[in-house]
Amino acid sequence: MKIRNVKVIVTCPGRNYVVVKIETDEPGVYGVGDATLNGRELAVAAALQDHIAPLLIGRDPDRIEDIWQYLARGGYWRGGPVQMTAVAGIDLALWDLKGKVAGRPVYSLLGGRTRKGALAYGHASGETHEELLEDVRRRIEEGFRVVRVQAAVPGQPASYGIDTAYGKLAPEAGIGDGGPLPLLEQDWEPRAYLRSVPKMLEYLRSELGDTVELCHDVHGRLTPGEAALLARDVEPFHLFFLEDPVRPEHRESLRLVRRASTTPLAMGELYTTKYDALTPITEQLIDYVRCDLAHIGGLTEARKIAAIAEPFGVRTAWHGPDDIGPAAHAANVHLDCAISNFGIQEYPGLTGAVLDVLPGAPELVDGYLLPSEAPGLGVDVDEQLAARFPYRRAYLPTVRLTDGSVHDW
Ligand code: KDG
Ligand code: MG
Repeated sequence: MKIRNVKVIVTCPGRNYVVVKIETDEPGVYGVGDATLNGRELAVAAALQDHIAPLLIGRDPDRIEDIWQYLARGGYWRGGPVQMTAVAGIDLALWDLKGKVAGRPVYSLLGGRTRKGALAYGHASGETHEELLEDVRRRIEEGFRVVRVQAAVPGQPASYGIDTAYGKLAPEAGIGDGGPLPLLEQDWEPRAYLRSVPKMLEYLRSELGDTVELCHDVHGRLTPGEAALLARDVEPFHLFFLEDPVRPEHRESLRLVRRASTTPLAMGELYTTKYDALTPITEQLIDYVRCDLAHIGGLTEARKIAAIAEPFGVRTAWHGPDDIGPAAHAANVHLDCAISNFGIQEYPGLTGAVLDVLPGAPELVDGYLLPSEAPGLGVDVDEQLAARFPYRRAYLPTVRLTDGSVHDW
């Protein structure tokens, strides 16, 4: 079998997705992957179309590891989110294809099933603690046993993870149809945030007791010293994990956070190679490694990271936001259900037209995500429908401190 064509489909059924479809010389035999990089979708599409696809025509799609090495190392330039998202799109499509050819779901090719399903966590947020509590209760009703909680810091529109700061505002303020984009730049103040998080958790624990596990995402907005302070201050509330307490470039600074507290730490959604994850894993500076399969070169790199993490007692919590496509979510769950050191799977729940354009997202049953039993990843792309939802220019918001200087979003 040979690769005949690599199609790159950019579509916006609610938000932008980049889909890779690898077609072979056998009629009707193809694989589907996800190469979505939020806010930089067209850069990845160009990397795929102009540079990568021409290299793949005529190659044997069975040789996933060799193709991965060829694309990720062979071209000399390596790493970075654009390139590794492009490689991920190819890698996921090749695994899907391999499964289809073998007539087996991908988890079976990865070693076979290790668990009934992947324990999932959903997102809850609120402008106020009361709103947040209501949202947590909604997630519990949906079946989630673990919930990520984010509350607005009073007076700060840029609090991370709050609908008004991102989900609701972004479509109006950040997506354009060709005209000039209104700016989505918001003020934020770390000290007020540091004071607010323990209060939020204290309130939730007083209302919910220990009926649900809680996570919180700092989103890399703190200095190492501030992160150490927060990890210590939230210790009494027994988080499932505190996510991205520092930025990814502060790998060694995780030592400072670790020394300050026993709060479980999770990092990795901005890593783009296994090397980024090495020090945090081998020094046991984190409890959960949460790389994004769509940004780290796909299943091929992620399963190596899981294997590196296993003897160090580090478990996985692969990134699963709504800005990666169903093929990446499906790949997460196939891997979750085939490794021994799985921890938890982020799943925001995909809804709306995306499920028709890109069918096959994993199913959530009683708080667990189930991998598809269909051959491959169990996903597909409806190309005609995708064409009815053309790309819309969109950016992530930008955060500034109250003095006007740029801060990390
Ligand atoms: O594109 C950025 C998002 O993927 C990110 O903000 C989501 O931090 C995130 C998470 O943990 O899901
Ligand atoms: Mg995150």
